[in-house]
Amino acid sequence: MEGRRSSDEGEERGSLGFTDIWMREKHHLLYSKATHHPFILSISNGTLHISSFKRWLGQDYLFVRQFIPFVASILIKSWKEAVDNSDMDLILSGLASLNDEISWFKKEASKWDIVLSDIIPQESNQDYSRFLESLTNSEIDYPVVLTALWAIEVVYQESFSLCLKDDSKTPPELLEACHRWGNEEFKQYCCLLQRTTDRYLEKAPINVVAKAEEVFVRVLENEVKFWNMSYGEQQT
Ligand code: HMH
Repeated sequence: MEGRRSSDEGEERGSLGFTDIWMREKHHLLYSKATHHPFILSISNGTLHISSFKRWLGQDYLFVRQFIPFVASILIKSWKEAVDNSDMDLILSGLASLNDEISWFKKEASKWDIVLSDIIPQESNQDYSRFLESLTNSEIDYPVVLTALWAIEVVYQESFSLCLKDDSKTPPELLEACHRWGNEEFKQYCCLLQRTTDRYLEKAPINVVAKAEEVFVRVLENEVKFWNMSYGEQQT
């Protein structure tokens, strides 16, 4: 018979970790604002103006370029603070897929005649980047930055997976973008990030957990503003 690891027992009992309590209970409303934004809903019902998609594409490319050094800073923290090698492997896999992602943005941009070098970051994008940069500071605790990374990824995963549902009317030319973040493998990556984050939060002092919760909320607020910016004022 297989031995049961004590860390799994909480899950088997069905008790929720910090991250689940935040996303499903305490901050559920804000979480669903970030994951069910009109930008995403209008992709899935086939009504998004292509100008909005193009705006999102250019701005998100710039965002991802800022996101890479942030993830790299977590890789360094995992090297110093992780309890085993699996953390670093996980973060490294995330960094590796960002390499693919940059290539995808370049390819997708040329498909839509977008010149990426001409794109200027809008205010919401700049604010988000500044926030990420503040989290690269070596003083910021590892569980806090893991929380941020997980939250940033899970918002995109959940959002874009809505556009892949059987009853969605996502235009074929937008499916590839939705698949990038809505796919099952990315979902697994987000689940692993969540489990890792919870493991560290469980052992963290209360002030670190409080900071992580605050950062979770800040990520969601930034995500909503990013969608607002991308959506623009087009649809009436
Ligand atoms: C704004 N949030 C934003 N862009 C992304 N590419 C992700 C999250 C996920 O990587």
